[in-house]
Amino acid sequence: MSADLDQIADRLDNAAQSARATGQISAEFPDFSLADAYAVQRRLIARRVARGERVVGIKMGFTSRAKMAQMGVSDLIWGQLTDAMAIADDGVIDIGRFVHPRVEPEVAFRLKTRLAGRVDAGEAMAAIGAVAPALEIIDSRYRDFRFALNDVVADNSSSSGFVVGNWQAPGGDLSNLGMVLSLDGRAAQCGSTGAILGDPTRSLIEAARLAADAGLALEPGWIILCGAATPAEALRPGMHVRLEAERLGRVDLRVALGDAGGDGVGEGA
Ligand code: OOG
Ligand code: MG
Repeated sequence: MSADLDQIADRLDNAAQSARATGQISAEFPDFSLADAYAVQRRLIARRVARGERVVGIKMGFTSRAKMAQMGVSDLIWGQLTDAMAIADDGVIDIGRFVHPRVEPEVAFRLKTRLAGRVDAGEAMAAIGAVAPALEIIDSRYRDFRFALNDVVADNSSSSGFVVGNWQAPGGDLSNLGMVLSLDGRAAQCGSTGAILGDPTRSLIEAARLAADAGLALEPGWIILCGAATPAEALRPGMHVRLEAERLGRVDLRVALGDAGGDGVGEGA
């Protein structure tokens, strides 16, 4: 039987809203294709927009080897960010509304001009209005945080929240800035912006290309999350997360005491 894309979008949307994990789509429907997966992603975003959310940018996934190795997936993917996913710098989140959230260190760009289709490095650089250190909260809606490529794409590439630090004027080399992700004051992951396709600017070029394949342009004001430089870390109640990025500064996130995620904590990252 082939997959009903509306039904799959409902299932993933319900999983996200109720913080209850669901089974992998690819396991049930072997012919579920990558094109089907992006079609489900579009439906998921349409449901969010119908509820009043606004698309504010794009997240890139699997732009680093560290992430590909952690998740066993080896292709670039992307998803869409909405205003409801934004969390203030040093904001507090309640992880009871997620299934099994993880956090990862990223670089964010804010665009000042439109980027459509295939662009070169110069065009990409010229479109960047500001750059900032960022944390992404990913929360797979699949049980045990396990998925195949098409599953994660259908699930809006695990996107569920993002925190952006201070925006600053672009300029300077971004190809090898140290990044330290600390949990409760202890360094948990160390990496470099160079882990992100060699330079996060390349992730912006790829974002423009992939979005164009789906008929979208990257719009002025949009935020592009370039993808994590290191493996992700599981969030736990009461945790304080800080990313310090060389030259870009810091960004913080706090997890409220109280409920663990809907799938319970205790799964390894
Ligand atoms: C998929 C999303 C990957 C990144 O930064 O590489 C991603 C996942 O790991 O669940 O956001
Ligand atoms: Mg990410």
